[in-house]
Amino acid sequence: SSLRVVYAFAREMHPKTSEVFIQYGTAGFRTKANLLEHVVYRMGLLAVIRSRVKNGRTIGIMITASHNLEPDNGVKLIDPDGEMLEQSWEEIATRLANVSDNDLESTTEQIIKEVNADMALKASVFIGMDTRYTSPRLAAAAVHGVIALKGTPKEFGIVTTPILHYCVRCRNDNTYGTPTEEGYYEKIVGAFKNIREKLPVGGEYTTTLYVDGANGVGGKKLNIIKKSLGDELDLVLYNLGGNGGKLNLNCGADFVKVSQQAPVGVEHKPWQRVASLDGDGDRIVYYYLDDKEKMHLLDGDRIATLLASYITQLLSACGAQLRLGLVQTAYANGASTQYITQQLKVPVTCVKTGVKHLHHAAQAYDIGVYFEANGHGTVLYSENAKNTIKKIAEEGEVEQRKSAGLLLQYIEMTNETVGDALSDLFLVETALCARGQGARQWMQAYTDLPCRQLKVTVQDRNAISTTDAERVCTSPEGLQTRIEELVSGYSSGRAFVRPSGTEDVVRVYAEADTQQSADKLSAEVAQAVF
Ligand code: NG1
Ligand code: ZN
Repeated sequence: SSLRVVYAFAREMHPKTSEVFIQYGTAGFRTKANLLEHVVYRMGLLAVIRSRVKNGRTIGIMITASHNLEPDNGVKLIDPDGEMLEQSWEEIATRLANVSDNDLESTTEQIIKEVNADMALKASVFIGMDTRYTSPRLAAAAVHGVIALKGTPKEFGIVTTPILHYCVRCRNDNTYGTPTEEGYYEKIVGAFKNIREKLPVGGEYTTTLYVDGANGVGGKKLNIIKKSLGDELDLVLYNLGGNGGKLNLNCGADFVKVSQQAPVGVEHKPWQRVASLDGDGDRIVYYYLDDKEKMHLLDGDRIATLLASYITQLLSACGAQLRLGLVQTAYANGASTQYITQQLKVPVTCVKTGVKHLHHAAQAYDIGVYFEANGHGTVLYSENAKNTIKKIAEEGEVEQRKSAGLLLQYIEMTNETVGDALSDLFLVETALCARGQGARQWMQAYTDLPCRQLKVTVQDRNAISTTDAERVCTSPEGLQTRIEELVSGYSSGRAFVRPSGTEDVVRVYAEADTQQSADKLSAEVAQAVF
């Protein structure tokens, strides 16, 4: 084949050096960085094929391992609408990543046939990376892969994962915005400033926000944004990657959520709200320390309830009849689910872990708010919802027009392609400001049930299967009965186990009426798994 030289190049430049099987999971491929070069090269090939299957529309490749520590890295593909790679292609990606160098040529040809790609079409691939020191080398491998199949790569350098998703979407749909980092700032920050002009600061809300940047890319981008913000929001940034701060090490959204501890590297002041981002800027949680230095966490569930209730308030003020719903996973705190359904009277869907599942379920509503408890989430608006709100903004009564106008800016500020820490930060700050609330008032909506998450290392994590959005365990036999027995010994007890999609571990989750009980229940369930 005319492509023979391509595969010879691959063997030489990006050889497969490891026999370890690697799988395209919920977060793409993720493992030790030194095992990934051939995988990323091959994803360059696959992105070109995918672009051609999509008629030449742009595909994205993001190099990141998100909240993992520095030695890891990863790669994931972004589909033309800025969404995660279509599920049926995950198996194709896995196949291509694992073939030997000798079989790379025939497997690629086979995939091209299978997916019916017209290799004469143009192909466009956007490539971004996080701040890991292994990322530039991997991004170069992706570029080589794209060029090998005569696609056109465009490198975005160091960007947050959501900025790349946004750029891919814009490149394929110019009504969404300008496909550049600057275009992203103009859209999101521009909408924030427009809203703030109309919303007076009052009540308990203060404009100072501390941020834990996880020593990753999100903080760096906020540092750029900070300069364009006036007195609407005073960002005080920590963990920007200097001063020997290590990526995600004892800091960042995942550390704060899972350990329920404040991150290192942040100077705390009692009651001051802090936003903690993850390493690639797609997750955010808030917290504050009280005057006894006890931490109070405002996680993804809490953000979801704030956004859902603020949007509901705007909807009723503009008299729009739209169906708003919320999507969670089994990790959502039971107290949040109860508050949402019983107080806010908003319907809740529970789905399997993994953003793609949440995203799809959210599309079933006119307005779908989705969040994982760990702080990954966003809001989706249907065309019908957007048109309805637009119409009210143009033709409604004075007060209705005002609220609809605000809501349109709120939509503009939302990154609808994927959960986005920066966009979410502005959504939260706007909702708090509009309600005159500080973090303490926000916290008063409901009280979280104490919970604990554990990891257990087992021989074969896939021996565990689950059903009912991962809340019930179907194998190994007897495990579910045992879990139920254990749970029945606690008041407000709930527990489940599932194999992780990103690490070789089984995750255990438990909640109960006291922290001591939640800790004990999780330990007992972990024992039952082992
Ligand atoms: P796994 O490792 O499958 O639990 C974790 C998160 C997911 C999701 C992915 C992708 C938890 C319990 N799990 O998945 O929610 O964010 O990583 O990054 O937080
Ligand atoms: Zn992330």
